[in-house]
Amino acid sequence: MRTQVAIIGGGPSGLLLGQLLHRQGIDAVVLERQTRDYVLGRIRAGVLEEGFVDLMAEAGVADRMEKEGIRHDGTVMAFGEHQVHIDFTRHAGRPVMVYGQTEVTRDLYDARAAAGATTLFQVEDVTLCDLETGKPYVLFRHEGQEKRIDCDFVAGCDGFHGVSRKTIPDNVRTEFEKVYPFGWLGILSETPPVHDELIYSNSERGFALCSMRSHTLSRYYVQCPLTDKAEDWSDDAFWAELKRRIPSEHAANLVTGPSIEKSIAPLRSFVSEPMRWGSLFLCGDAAHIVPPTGAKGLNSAASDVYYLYHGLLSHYLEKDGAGLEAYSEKALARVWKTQRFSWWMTSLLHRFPDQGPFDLKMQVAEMAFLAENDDAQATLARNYVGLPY
Ligand code: RFL
Ligand code: PHB
Repeated sequence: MRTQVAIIGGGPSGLLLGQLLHRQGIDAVVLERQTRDYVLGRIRAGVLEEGFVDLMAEAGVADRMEKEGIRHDGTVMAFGEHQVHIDFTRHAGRPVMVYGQTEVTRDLYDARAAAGATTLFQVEDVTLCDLETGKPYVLFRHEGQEKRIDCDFVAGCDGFHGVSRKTIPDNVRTEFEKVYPFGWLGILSETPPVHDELIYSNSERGFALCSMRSHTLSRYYVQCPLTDKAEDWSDDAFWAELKRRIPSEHAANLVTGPSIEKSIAPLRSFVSEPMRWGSLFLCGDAAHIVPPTGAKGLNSAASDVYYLYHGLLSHYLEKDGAGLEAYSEKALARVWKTQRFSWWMTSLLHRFPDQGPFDLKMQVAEMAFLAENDDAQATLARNYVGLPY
């Protein structure tokens, strides 16, 4: 088999890149380790930057998002009973879009199938070969047979546990990592959201987040120790804990119900440099991870896709390789700024096991400054709605 771009990973990065390329007549094959249903069963991101929304429109897959997604003009930041409203539209001129990663992925799979583009599921033992020669190829097993795809480029969109990043030799790759001493326990429930905007809350019992997927589907999180197991948390225990961690005004309005999903995600900041090696270009979680506090993971993946897509367009349509040459540097410049924002939001909003009285006073002072200072609110708003590409 031959294609122009072999895309490893059928998560949002790989699918979005594939769809954008397809619209420009550039051929790509997507290789995904799991089944379609497995990928669609993972409950992850919920907030899209406007840049992501624009890319979905460019990929021709924005119709359902425009109908069913909800634009948010702001968010609530709480510290105990104190609340600060961050007005995105006033400070940054743009809202964000609340539309789940599951729905983004479903729309992209449907568009790919309608376009007749090739996606191979349940591929095994993907191996990237001859990445430095200009004639790369990919070996893998599919339906019991050994297969080979020759290509011009490989897009490594296979997430944090994928094979692409690890193919870059150790002496070329530098990894930067910070692991946080807690996780997020999340539930999804068929209940109306507690508020019409998201609520990020730092309480003396730890962080909590009230989010949503629609007017009838809510997503809530509480910070928990890494030793906790999701199955040890009953729904009643979750709701009781959430109520104690959000301002009483909102706790009084909380509608509870059975959870339809419950899971724990550890929090980590991670960047691998460079994001290009020979014909291999890393995109999204394959190259970097953020703690979810700033809602930046999927959005950072989208900015990588934007740079890579434009680099590939210039290469194929204008015979200009400058965009691909600059890919790693450009992508990393934005990645590090979203790392900084996600780390800052995480540091401000969580209770750390080794936090002393001084550290707590710093959080209190930072929140007080945010409450009183328009410029601080504008900085938060600009980062939250997304830095320019
Ligand atoms: P993905 O989604 O991990 O997809 C990678 C795909 O590659 C496949 N794969 C392979 N395929 C072939 N061969 C191999 N060897 C392979 N190895 C792996 C995998 O099966 C998978 O299908 O990476 P991608 O596409 O880069 O997308 C990244 C996002 O999924 C991630 O950044 C976000 O979910 C992070 N995130 C959030 N991001 C936001 O922008 N806003 C949010 O509100 C937000 N909330 C979240 C989040 C992540 C969370 N968790 C669970 C980590 C909330 C949570 C709780
Ligand atoms: C979510 O809805 O899953 C969500 C929203 C905002 C975040 C993280 C996760 O910062």
